[in-house]
Amino acid sequence: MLDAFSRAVVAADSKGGFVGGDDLGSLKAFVADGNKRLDAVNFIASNASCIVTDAVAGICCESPGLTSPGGGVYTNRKMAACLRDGEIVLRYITYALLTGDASVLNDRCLNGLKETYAALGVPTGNTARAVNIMKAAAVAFVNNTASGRQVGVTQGDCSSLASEVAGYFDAVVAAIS
Ligand SMILES: CCC1=C(C)/C(=C/C2=NC(=C\c3[nH]c(/C=C4\NC(=O)[C@H](C)[C@H]4CC)c(C)c3CCC(=O)O)/C(CCC(=O)O)=C2C)NC1=O
Repeated sequence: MLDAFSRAVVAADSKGGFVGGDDLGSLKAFVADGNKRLDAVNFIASNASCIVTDAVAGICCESPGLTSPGGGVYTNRKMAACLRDGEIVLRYITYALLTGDASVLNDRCLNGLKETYAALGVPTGNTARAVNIMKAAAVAFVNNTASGRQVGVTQGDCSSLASEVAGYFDAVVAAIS
């Protein structure tokens, strides 16, 4: 389990070097963006159920077969599992955004997920679509452009945090595709 600081230490130690130069520069940027990062995590976390249910409702509207007999979320049990998976993925992405490092997401959430889905017949195309809808919502929350859910917060440029979080969603899609 790593964060941006531990990762710099591990990288420096593997070269037998000091943490300095560019490594310190990127940690400086990490610290400077700290409050924005915490706000971004908070905006996603406090809207998590909205983000997840909107994404799962979205894929059900786009692909009515999902809720028909034999579909990926046919039966309450499967719908509940799907909503839970959406929440799990979003939660691990907030961990990655908080620490500035994807290793917890990779090790504890994505590792083996593709195989699990293949074994259970969970449709990964629809799952990827749900992840992409969550991505659009999360990016809007990070940029504070989510219509109807804007927060009164000091205005600033959060584009690099938005692209960082987008990258974690892309990693989820890549891992299950
Ligand atoms: C630590 C992290 C962690 C992850 C990531 C995780 C995923 C995970 N999702 C599962 C099932 C599932 N996942 C889904 C998800 C979906 N089906 C669809 O059609 C949709 C497209 C999609 C939602 C977006 C469904 C329906 C099941 C149940 C499949 C079944 O039992 O037939 C299962 C099998 C066991 C179970 O049903 O609980 C696991 C392990 N569990 C974990 O503990």
